[in-house]
Amino acid sequence: MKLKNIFLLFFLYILISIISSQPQQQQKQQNFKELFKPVQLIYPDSNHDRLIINESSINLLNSLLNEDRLSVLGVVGTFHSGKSFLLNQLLGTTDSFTVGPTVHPQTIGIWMWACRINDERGKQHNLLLLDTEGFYSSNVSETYDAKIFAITTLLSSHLIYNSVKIIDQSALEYLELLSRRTQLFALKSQIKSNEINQEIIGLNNILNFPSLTWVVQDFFQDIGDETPTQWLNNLLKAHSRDKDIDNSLTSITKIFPSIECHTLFLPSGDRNILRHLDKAKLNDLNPIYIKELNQLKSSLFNDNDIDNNNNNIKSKLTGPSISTLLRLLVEVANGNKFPTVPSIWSGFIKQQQQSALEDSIIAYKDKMSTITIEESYSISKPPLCFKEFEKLENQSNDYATNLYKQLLFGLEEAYKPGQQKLHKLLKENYQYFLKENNFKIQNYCQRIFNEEIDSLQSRLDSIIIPISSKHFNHQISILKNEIISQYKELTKQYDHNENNQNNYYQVYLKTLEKDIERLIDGKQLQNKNKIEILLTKSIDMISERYKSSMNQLELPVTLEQLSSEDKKYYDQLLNVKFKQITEVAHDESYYQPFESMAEKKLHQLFQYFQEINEEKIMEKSKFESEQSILDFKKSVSQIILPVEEEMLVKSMNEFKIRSINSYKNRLEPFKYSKSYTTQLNRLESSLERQIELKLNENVTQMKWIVMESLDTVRVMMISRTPIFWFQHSYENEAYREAEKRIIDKIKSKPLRDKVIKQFINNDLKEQLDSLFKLSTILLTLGIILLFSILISYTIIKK
Ligand SMILES: Nc1nc2c(ncn2[C@@H]2O[C@H](COP(=O)(O)OP(=O)(O)OP(=O)(O)O)[C@@H](O)[C@H]2O)c(=O)[nH]1
Ligand SMILES: [Mg+2]
Repeated sequence: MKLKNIFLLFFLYILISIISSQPQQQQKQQNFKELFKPVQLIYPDSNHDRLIINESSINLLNSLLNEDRLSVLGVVGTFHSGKSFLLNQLLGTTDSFTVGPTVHPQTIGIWMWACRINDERGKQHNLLLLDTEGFYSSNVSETYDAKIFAITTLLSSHLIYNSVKIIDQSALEYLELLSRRTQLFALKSQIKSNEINQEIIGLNNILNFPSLTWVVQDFFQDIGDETPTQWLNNLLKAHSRDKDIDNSLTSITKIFPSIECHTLFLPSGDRNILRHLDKAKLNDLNPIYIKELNQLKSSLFNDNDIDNNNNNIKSKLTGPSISTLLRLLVEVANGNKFPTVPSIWSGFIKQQQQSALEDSIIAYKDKMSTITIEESYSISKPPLCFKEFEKLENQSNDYATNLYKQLLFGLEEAYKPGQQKLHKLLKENYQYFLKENNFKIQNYCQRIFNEEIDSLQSRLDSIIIPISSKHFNHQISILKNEIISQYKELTKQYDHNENNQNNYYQVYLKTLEKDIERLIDGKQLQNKNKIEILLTKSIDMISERYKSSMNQLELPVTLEQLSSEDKKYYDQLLNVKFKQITEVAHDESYYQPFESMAEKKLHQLFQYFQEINEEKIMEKSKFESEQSILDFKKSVSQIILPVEEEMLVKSMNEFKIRSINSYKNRLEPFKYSKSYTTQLNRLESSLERQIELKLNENVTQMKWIVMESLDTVRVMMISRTPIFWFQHSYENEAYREAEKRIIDKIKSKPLRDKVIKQFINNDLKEQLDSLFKLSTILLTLGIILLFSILISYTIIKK
């Protein structure tokens, strides 16, 4: 019975195989035209780490410029899982891509093959097939596998993930991990493309994930009524539950826009055929395999429509665009920051968080870097004001926060705990940039302050002094306003109330105001000094002019003339000239004292000239006076003595009057001068003396005439000497005797008296002295004695 059943089952299997192989046998081969043969597009470096682009392949791609856009079908999976053979089979060949007969990896790097095919509906597709190096080959790092996966995935418009026999947990986990790394890689590529500003139209769209078809080869497991896709979906759900992944986390189902699964039976039961499938004929292949292969092809080329997949997620690209994208992806993949796969998930999370934090902070710093660029500020480009700074900071903060979010998209375990760190780092950086910006603001305000001070200084220098205070103050007030307004205009944006401590606008404004006052005070003082020098020099100048003008006068002049000259020059020099020169100082408070000083100086000079003039008048008066005396003497000498005294006096008075009048006439202009009066008095007294002398001389002359008579009297008086006790009586006796004898000879009594008197005093002098000197002494002694006796008597009596 058992044998019968086995036989029956074998018979059924043969029958089904024949029936199912029938349509495939009859199926037409896909028509395709090879655009270029399979070539290696990317190969690894000697360390099997970095990726190198094969430039000749790029040229081939670029040569497809005029072709329609290409649909890219990539295949990835573990090494030696039949990827190359599968791609060959999809186009109905067996040996286009090299199929490896040994246990060693065959396909290295990424290979490509371009064909134009017609599908069952006759629609034409330009197809670029990407055959890749398998995962897990020995001496190859996980990161290298991830790079191959990421580049192939992002280049492909449809991706085949190839595995053998079964889909287990580790395969799911590995695909998930590779996909997440590819997500991060795509984001970095996006950022890089922005940095280098590469023009790949719609890069956002291009860097989306392609639709995924998971192909399980050599599959002979029973999956019941489920389709392979349902089976895979159930596996994925179970996997999510097992991993206790948060709903928000991105699983493979969320990463890929659509996922299908296809299984393929063993291509052949013959080991040799299996070993060298590249040499197998169609008849060598298992009909079930061929059937399932056809279903896969139909799904890829018809249902999924690799040209324009259901979700329209990815755009098709031209050959040159694919080259550009490839260069970008390889550059990013070769960069230091390719997302690595840690052996432990938590490590991976930590690493991603750290990397995201670093990238976010770098991006933040990059955005804020305008603040720290050396000499980035100038008048045309001043530092940011507080509001602008805050705006830039907010934008940079938002950018960094968003970038952080994007970088950790789907990695909630990394995202949330790292947020705090991010905020702390952003805050620290904010403080740093705030300080830097404040420093720039301080430098800027200081620079504007210095420029304004320099400008003020040069404009102050250009004010020509001396200048009147009124004009000076007017100019200064305009200048001051201009300087302060200019400073405010250039720096007002930095006046903020938020942070008074760092309000450099106010700090330098106050310093500017103080310095302006200081510089203006200095200039004011300079101006005052100049005005005072001007006033002093003006006084000296008018004094000199006054002197030289007055020196022109021929002295002596009359007092009126001198005064009038003084008045003339005083008016000219003080009231006109001085006022003209010192006009600038008229309104100054100290002008009056200087004007008084000038008046005083001219007054002193006038006094000086008055004195000189007086001296000259004195000289002249003296001269004239002496001249008059001489004239008088001359006239008087002509009178022959003796004459009657009345006549003599009369004549001499006439001469005197004539001389005095002559003096007065000659000095008439100077009659009000002191010297004139002094000399006149001197003249008069001198003339009086001359008259006196002449009169005495006349008396003497007269005495000689009567001398004989007088001699008689002298002899007589000598003889009578003993009878005279007193001189007075002696003299009286002599007078009477003399008068008796000369009365007839000298008629004029006064003259006679003078002659007798002269006779007594001169001719009788010796006698008188000898006679009355002793008697006078004795008389005196007698009187003293008498008085003494009287006093003694009186005392005794008492
Ligand atoms: N059992 C089995 N063997 C296969 C299948 N496809 C290919 N082979 C054989 O597996 C070996 C490797 O095939 P390849 O197509 O080169 O596989 P690959 O994944 O491209 O290999 P690498 O390029 O080395 O990663 C060859 O000996 C093939 O004959 C298959 O579906 N089932
Ligand atoms: Mg291969």
